[in-house]
Amino acid sequence: RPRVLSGIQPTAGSFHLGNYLGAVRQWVALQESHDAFYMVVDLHAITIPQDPAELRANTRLAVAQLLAAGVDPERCTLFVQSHVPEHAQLGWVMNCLTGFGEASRMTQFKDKSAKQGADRATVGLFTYPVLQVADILLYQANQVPVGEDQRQHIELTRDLAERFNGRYGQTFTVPAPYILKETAKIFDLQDPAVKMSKSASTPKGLINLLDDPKVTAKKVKSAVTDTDTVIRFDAEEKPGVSNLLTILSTLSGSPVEDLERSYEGKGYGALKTDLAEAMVEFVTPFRSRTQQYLDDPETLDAILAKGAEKARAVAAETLAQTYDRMGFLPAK
Ligand code: AQP
Repeated sequence: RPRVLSGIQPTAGSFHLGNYLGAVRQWVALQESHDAFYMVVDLHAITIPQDPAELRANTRLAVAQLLAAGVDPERCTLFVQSHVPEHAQLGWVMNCLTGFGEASRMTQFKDKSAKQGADRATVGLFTYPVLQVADILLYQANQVPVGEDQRQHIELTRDLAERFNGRYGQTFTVPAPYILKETAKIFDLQDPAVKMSKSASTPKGLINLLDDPKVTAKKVKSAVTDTDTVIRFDAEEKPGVSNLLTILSTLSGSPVEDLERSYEGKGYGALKTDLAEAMVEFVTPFRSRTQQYLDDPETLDAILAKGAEKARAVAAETLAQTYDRMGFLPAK
């Protein structure tokens, strides 16, 4: 079975709809056909300051949400990044293989550091894509299911894998991004020109899966559309309506063309009402399942202990091989 690896940050508390449709939904599907490794990336979370108690709670909350979304520890390896020390170890090796200019070209760093003020951004935030390279290469992943915003980081991963293999001999699988065109980028409900994002979106533009369903329905109903009246998918001319169609299509399983046909002659209100209903139907059981997992921290911790053990077995082998290839003296 081909291998997949992906991660999600435990920073915001609730996952948002972009995280779910862009990434987590694919994780659930891929665990059926792939040897899947999924993790909560707490080492990435600390690239911006975190309150320790909040980080701990949010890490458990992220795991609970993954389980609630259908990630199944019997079908995949589910773990927390800091439980596998090899991530930080291979991360250092990859730092020493990355050009400073190369790292400087990562657009996500430019965006995020601009927001924080360049002087306040940490070196960790700067090298976070390099740690991500290590995350992926440790597991010899063939594919990485992510949203469009991560494409550049997967390119960097490919470059570094090839560089290492070229310099020290075949060691790493060169991975490919797994990005579904339809849901690669879910847009902000209030500003459909930009991606839905926990740090950049306004509360009204961001659908948090753990929001009260009534709040979610309200946000859908006040989504920005356009002054036209026709319900048709056109990402350029009608980004707001197209975003709503994408979301409804994915949640309902109806192709966009079928939706377009069924809304012929109907107004935006009808589309929003149906989408609000579909969202409420999705988030209501998601919230209660998340709560059930949170109420049973022992089971949750047992799942993570088993996941870390499985992950370490693979990661340790890759790291040992990497150290050996680079000429580190073996510890006796
Ligand atoms: N709007 C989105 N559309 C599709 N996919 C998305 N992802 C994030 N936003 C969208 C995907 O979600 C996965 C997990 O993301 P993360 O935990 O690494 O968080 P992030 O990318 O930092 O998420 P945000 O909300 O975009 O955070 P900020 O605002 O801090 O940048 C990834 O696979 C990502 O592609």
